[in-house]
Amino acid sequence: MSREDQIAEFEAEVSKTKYNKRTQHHVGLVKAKIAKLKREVEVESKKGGKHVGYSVKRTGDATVSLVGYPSVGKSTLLNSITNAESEVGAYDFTTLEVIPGVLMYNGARIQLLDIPGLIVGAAKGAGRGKEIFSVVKGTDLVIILFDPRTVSKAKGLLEEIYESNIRLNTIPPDVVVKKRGLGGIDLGVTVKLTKIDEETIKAMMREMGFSNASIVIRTDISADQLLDALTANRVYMPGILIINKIDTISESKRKAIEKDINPDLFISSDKGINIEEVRDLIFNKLNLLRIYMKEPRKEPDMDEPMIMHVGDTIQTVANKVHKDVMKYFRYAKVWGSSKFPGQKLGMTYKLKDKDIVQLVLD
Ligand SMILES: Nc1nc2c(ncn2[C@@H]2O[C@H](COP(=O)(O)OP(=O)(O)OP(=O)(O)O)[C@@H](O)[C@H]2O)c(=O)[nH]1
Ligand SMILES: [Mg+2]
Repeated sequence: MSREDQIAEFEAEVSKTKYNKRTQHHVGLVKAKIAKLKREVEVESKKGGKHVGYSVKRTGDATVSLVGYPSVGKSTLLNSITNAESEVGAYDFTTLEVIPGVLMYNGARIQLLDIPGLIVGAAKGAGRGKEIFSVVKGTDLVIILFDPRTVSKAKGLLEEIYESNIRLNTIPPDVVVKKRGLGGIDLGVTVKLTKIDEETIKAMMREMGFSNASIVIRTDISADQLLDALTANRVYMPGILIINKIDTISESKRKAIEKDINPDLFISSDKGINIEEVRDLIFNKLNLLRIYMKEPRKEPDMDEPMIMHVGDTIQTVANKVHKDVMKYFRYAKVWGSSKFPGQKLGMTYKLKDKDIVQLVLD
């Protein structure tokens, strides 16, 4: 039996089995077997080296990918929010290459990639699906666009994304694993585990080749999350779900879609409905910050922010200003998120959107 057939057989078994306390050990083991086989398939296909990926150069402050089934209006959306002119057609597979465009918003230069339409089976490689998902993984945010006519296949596409090892809008589980030479499995758990028991964790680890390892778990993980932690190739990224062509559906159909998949936005890229909201959502989901630099006794330039990322500190900003600034750094004065205007703060202070910063140097 080929690996693919074995995977299919195990997957059928998992979907047939009700998950409960009595079956969790067995299901966990089968899932680990599937993960192991998939890893082997992946290694094999990389060896073959027959995938010629799309090559796109990243530019700007952040990169966003635009995916969906054919003809949902990806290119129309790209054209309406960026400077790009990607071909639009009333037939499937109009776009055959990755087409970049640039969206200028809130002072940020955001690169958007229009991507060829995905088809069912993409995660397994159908229709250059593997290359498409590898482009997506290299971006900072993915927009998943649907057409009301194909919205019934929405969950299928989300599953393909999951299958491609992309984890949307999810915080990685706090699990630290270290392989070691001897000594079996050393399991440390700091929370109450409600979805998986310790014996199952150990059995799954052995199956995945972690017979000698230490593991510390600080999240109430599921079996799938354990597999994510044991497999290094998961990509955690934000995603936005948008329904296009809202001009073609009734209010009741809209409500039904809302209930079914709860998208972030309904738009019409053709008729220009809710387009400003798309720009806004992109900016917010990218976790970008606008930082305005101020010089002593001068007003800050509010037209030209420095674009930083959530979590960036005064040190990150200083390094962006000049690579040697930290040598002369004394403190920074911050207006905005600080306790009072112009508060003196050190280099580890985490900045917020629209903060004004003055660096005080020796
Ligand atoms: N009614 C309506 N039609 C739209 C809208 N957006 C796009 N279209 C039409 O849908 C068709 C497909 O649009 P494209 O932008 O080429 O779709 P795509 O997703 O890029 O398609 P592929 O590149 O083939 O995957 C075209 O005929 C567009 O004019 C919309 O908001 N409303
Ligand atoms: Mg297109």
